[in-house]
Amino acid sequence: MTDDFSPVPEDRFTFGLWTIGNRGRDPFGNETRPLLDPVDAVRGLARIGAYGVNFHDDDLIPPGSTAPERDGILKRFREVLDETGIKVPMVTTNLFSQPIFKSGAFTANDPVVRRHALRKTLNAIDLGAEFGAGIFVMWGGREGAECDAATDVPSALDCYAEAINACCAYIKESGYQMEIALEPKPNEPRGNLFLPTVGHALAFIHELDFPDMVGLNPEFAHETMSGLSFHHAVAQALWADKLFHIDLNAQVPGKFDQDLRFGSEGIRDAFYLVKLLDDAEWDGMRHFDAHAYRTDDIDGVWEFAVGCMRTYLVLRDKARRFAQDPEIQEALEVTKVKSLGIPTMPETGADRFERLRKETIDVDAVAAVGYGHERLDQLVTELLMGIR
Ligand code: GLT
Ligand code: MN
Ligand code: MN
Repeated sequence: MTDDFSPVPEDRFTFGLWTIGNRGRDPFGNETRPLLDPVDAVRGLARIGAYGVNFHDDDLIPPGSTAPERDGILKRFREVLDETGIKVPMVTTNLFSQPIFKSGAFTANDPVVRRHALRKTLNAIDLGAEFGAGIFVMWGGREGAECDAATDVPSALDCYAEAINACCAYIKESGYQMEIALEPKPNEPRGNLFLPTVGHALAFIHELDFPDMVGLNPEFAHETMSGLSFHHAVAQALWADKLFHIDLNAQVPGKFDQDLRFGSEGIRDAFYLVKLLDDAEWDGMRHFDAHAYRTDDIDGVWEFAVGCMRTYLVLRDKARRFAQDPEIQEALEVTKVKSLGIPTMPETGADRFERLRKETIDVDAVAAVGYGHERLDQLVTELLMGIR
């Protein structure tokens, strides 16, 4: 079926090999789906209209592969990319699955572990450069603690910064065109993770040696797990010019990291997010870091992937209707939202504070004004329910 909501590569939708390749394993149950060959994953993505594929080093090259095995994998992968036109905009490294990282990677107490993590990351950066990736995501899945007595958070953050500084220096010295995107998460798999939210990560970036090279990869589920609004987090990242990449999915607050199909929960936050990106004409990749329910087989996986993209496009259409709907526009006037563009202190001159002080207003009259949020919010609800 082809309709107005059928994805095309120009929409810049991407998926990780680990997302469509997710086999349905959870802490209580084994895999429910067979292995998906990365070559089949790429062919499937091309068929459904995606733009690109992203991967961890270990997703593509299983740990323990010999040099000839590695060469063979890379050759097949390169061939299927050429055949389909699928791009590799982002790569990352897995610093969380192997037992050596059980107590952290860049922030492990043992420098032997930290140096091993850094070597693995430098190799993954090379791999990304080989496939033309412009973004290197860093999700510190094991950077954190359960036993707080066994860590020292300020020193661990020093180690975190040292590793990222080294990666930036390596990228520069290698002449690669690549930026780093940090992915915050509050907890899971560690009891508490370092850089738990977008706000923490934004502050951390300013302590780095090359802050211009480092931005964010916020994830819908991760901010939602913290009870925060994803749309607000992304808006602040955009405001700070730090939205380098994005992980789209869905999540119910208060639950484990669900990584659900985009829009399947939290539809209002998803709508405001899509509207934000569309209004800002943000040209980054719309990456879905989610997976199909473990109840489903491979057909369900492709339904899931198409569903993520279709929901995004439907919400983008809703955002554009929002801008054209006369009643919504009239209700917006009542909110005075456009007045946010008026500076609070427009005056210049040495007497500007004095002039501000002298201005008199009728405080009670201003306080008595209603801003019409109930009407506007209901109009948005009806837009989302499909009757506008
Ligand atoms: C893992 C995690 C994600 C990260 C990926 C990148 S891996 O699936 O749950 O949030 O984005 O390392
Ligand atoms: Mn997640
Ligand atoms: Mn993610």
